Amino acid sequence: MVIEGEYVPSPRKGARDQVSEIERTGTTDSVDIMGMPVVLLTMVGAKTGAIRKVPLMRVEHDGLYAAVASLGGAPEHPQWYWNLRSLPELDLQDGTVVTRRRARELEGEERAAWWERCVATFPPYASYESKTERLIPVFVLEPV
Ligand code: F42
Repeated sequence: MVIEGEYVPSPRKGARDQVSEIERTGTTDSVDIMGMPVVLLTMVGAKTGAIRKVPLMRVEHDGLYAAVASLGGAPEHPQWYWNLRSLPELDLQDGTVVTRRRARELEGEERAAWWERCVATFPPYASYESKTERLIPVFVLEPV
């Protein structure tokens, strides 16, 4: 799959500004949340076909990455969750390195093992979990 099309910036200012800063500097190292590192996902909008750029926390393990659809513990999934469900290929930028990945949603023990890593990496995920009745979706981003 080719990830191309019109880039439509996020209506969320915080995310939009971080994407601009990553693009200006060429590296995700130029941004953080509470001192913790961020990665950038570039994906295709499931309904619009537009390019969507989504900064997320950097959760890495053995060369694999998690994408945590936490949305701060909101009652609904972020919209990018639905993009990855229908079009799972994406580009992942970590630092200056961009790799093509496929997102696979985790279940059961595999999700539980990754969830521990997610909370160890970014402790606020634990409070998001207790704020929402959703089971927060976790994808693993595997090389294509
Ligand atoms: N969000 C998380 O959920 N988890 C994180 O770990 C996380 C970390 C993070 C770190 C830095 C940072 O700056 C932001 C961070 N965020 C994190 C916020 C994240 O970047 C997103 O802004 C947030 O998750 C909301 O995602 P969203 O997809 O719901 O964004 C909305 C506001 C949005 O931008 N919507 C767009 C719009 O125009 O309304 C596009 C929506 C979209 O992709 N639509 C699809 C399409 O076809 O274009 C259709 C989707 C469908 O329903 O099928």
